[in-house]
Amino acid sequence: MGEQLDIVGKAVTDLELEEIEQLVSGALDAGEEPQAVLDAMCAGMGAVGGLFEEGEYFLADLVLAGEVMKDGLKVLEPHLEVDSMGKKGTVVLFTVKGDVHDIGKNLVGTMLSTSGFNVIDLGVDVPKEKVVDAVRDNSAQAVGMSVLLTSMVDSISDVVSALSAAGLRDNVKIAIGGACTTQQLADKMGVDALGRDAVEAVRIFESLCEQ
Ligand code: B12
Repeated sequence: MGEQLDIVGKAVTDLELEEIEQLVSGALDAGEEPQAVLDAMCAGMGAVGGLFEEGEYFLADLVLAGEVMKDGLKVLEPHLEVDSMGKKGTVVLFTVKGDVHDIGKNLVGTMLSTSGFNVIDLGVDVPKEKVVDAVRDNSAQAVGMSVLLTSMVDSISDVVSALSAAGLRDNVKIAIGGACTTQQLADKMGVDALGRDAVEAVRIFESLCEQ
């Protein structure tokens, strides 16, 4: 990793909210690829998760880390290559009911948009009715659910059932992702795919939307 990338990744890990926009601009000005800057930010965020689990960081630090990621992405997003926007299909993306984690979802949304998908981001803590409406109103090909809390996994099957009841399940492919998801859970909940990171998310939706 280049020096500028190390600095950006470390700024995320060190929660440098005041500095992040300038550092991301600096890395881009120094000629770093926007995708490499995004990867560095993700690596920095991964380290934040580790520090939380080790008891070094607390909830307030995680909230701040989310703000740092958002501010950095604001600078970065216009530079990420946009590949024939919206041509690959429409994905309705959200974090499930009861869950407010959105850093991973936002990264998935950014990667999908810059890879040519039309992304309808419904936000966090989203009720199933809102998903059904969004799929219908936008004739979406796919649904992406982010789930980090084990206590909220039933929200996944609630959405699947609501889409079935609305007669839409056969028309959409569904993928899940987030810290608490496993292939076993995906099978149990009746979804079509599981994604471990934002890069894999792009590959999965490309394959799902082709089918
Ligand atoms: C940051 C964070 C928070 C922040 C969230 C800020 C925000 N704006 O999102 C705050 C402080 C708000 C928070 C709150 C809570 N949190 Co929290 N949080 C985390 C933490 C440390 C990191 C999550 C994160 O952002 N990771 C970085 C991103 C980039 O990774 P990611 O989310 O996994 O996303 C990637 C992939 O999973 C994938 N992906 C994600 N979504 C999708 C969707 C699709 C379709 C696909 C294909 C792929 C995909 O791609 C992403 C990008 O690469 C995790 C620990 C962890 N290891 O995950 C705990 C964690 C998720 N939290 C946890 C808990 C318990 C809570 C609280 C209940 C704490 C409390 N006592 O209040 C509350 C819950 C609030 C609520 N109702 O949701 C637990 C969950 C345990 C469990 N299994 O249920 C964890 C695992 C921590 C722990 N080890 O205890 N949290």
